[in-house]
Amino acid sequence: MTTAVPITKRIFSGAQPTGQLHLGNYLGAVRSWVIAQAEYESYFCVVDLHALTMPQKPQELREAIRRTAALYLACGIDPKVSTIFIQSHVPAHTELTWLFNCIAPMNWLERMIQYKEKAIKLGEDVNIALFDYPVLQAADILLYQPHLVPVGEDQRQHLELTRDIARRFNDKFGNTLRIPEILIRQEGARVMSLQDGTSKMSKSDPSDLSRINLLDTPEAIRKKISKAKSDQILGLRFDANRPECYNLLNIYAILSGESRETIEAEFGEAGFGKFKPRLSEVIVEYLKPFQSRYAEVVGETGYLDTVLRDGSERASYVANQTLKEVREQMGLIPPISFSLEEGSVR
Ligand code: AQP
Repeated sequence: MTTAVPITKRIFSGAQPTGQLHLGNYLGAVRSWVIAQAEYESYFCVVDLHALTMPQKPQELREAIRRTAALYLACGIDPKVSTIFIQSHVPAHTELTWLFNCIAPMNWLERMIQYKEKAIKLGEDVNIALFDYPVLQAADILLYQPHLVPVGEDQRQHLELTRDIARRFNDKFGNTLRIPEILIRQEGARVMSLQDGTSKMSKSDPSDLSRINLLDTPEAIRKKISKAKSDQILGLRFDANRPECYNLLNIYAILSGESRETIEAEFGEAGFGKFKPRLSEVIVEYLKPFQSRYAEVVGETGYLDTVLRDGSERASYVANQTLKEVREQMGLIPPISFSLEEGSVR
């Protein structure tokens, strides 16, 4: 009798160390990672090379890289079961990007909405790497041959491009790369700015009032919610035509775990004056365990470094296997090692 060997499925995802992780990053992405790690072999990356596509101050970037990794741990990513690492510590990411650059058509990248939006902000300062960002993202993902990539709604177009690059590679060079599925949870997939219910909550929004950072103090949270944009209509409803009201109710629903019906029954006749202080308290309570865990993680000397060193070793092992295969398929030859004892090349 043969016993079926369980197939371990893999996931990969990451976040940019641009500023501080916010509620949108957590509800749209990191929360799914925490759930998935029990079932999947998981790789979670701090994508520092992506952050460099926008202007960064070196010292702030260094701090943000470590803070992002520490926040992964504080949010519940368990380094005993998941691999946490820094993208630039695994050089295979940049090498595979070059190889994919050689097969990715320019016009695929010209369609990318995120590039167009960020390029407008940068004007003449727009760099080549910002244009190439989705190819680096494809390399990040495909190196780990994941079955699933959990992301927020804003990343759907980039993930479709990753799948197209993998298909194109497989068509040209043989079936090497797994085509990953995209996992976008309905709930929290698009948390909106507190200052504009039609744009997403974002780390790079110049106004800190637009977002709730995971490490915000209770005072900061109360201030941001009290200043959050609302409307003049009496009675609160999950009405898509009232984007600010919808967004605030939606955050409340996800964090409190209450149903939309219960919330509308409670606040259906009320105004924002009654609702906002309740929302603030729900957020403050929700973030408390993350913040105390974060303090523990950064307070333990050497712990984060150990996690990141082990993570980059484990990630490199998997990444280098894929890279080796891709190099061979594309016609490159393996590096020739030089033996000092024999004085010859092997
Ligand atoms: N507002 C959001 N709602 C739900 N999910 C979101 N994500 C980002 N914003 C929201 C998801 O978080 C993961 C990590 O995102 P990222 O750091 O790679 O970059 P991003 O998508 O560009 O997020 P930001 O906050 O807007 O960063 P900046 O301002 O630096 O560009 C992704 O899975 C993303 O979908």
